[in-house]
Amino acid sequence: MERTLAILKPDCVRKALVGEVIRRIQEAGFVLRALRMQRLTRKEAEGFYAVHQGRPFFDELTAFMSSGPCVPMVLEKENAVEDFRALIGATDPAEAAEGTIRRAFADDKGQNIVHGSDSVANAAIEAAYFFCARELAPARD
Ligand code: FUP
Repeated sequence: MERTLAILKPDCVRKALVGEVIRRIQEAGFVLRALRMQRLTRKEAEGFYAVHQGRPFFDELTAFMSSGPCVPMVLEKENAVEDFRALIGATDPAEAAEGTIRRAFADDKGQNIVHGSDSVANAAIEAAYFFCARELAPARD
């Protein structure tokens, strides 16, 4: 079964939307495989978003991502990566489709509630950034 790495970002936690966003994720057919709440250090946020190093928004992005606890999770579903990107919508909530999580809850493209991996290869790399092999073990049932 395909997996993706999602992060409920610090704005999602601050707005007390963790329950509502997880409800929408589960309602869309995703199975929670791993989940925790943690506050990233600035260095950890910089490591996670290393691909964006040098971009004008990098400092703001990594300051925001380390500004409070977030909720990383591994989600499982057929076509999980693509389907989750569709569920959350475009990076900028103003451009996100009606009914998407970012359209419903995000303030702007910098603070946009949720992250979703952009490819199956990156999903595996990102899942390993947050969870150890034991936590990522296949389901027994
Ligand atoms: P996404 O895949 O939709 O999360 O978007 P990107 O990987 O392009 O960007 C990652 C994060 O960088 C976004 F969630 C927010 C931040 N960002 C900005 O703040 N400004 C931008 O113009 C683009 C991205």
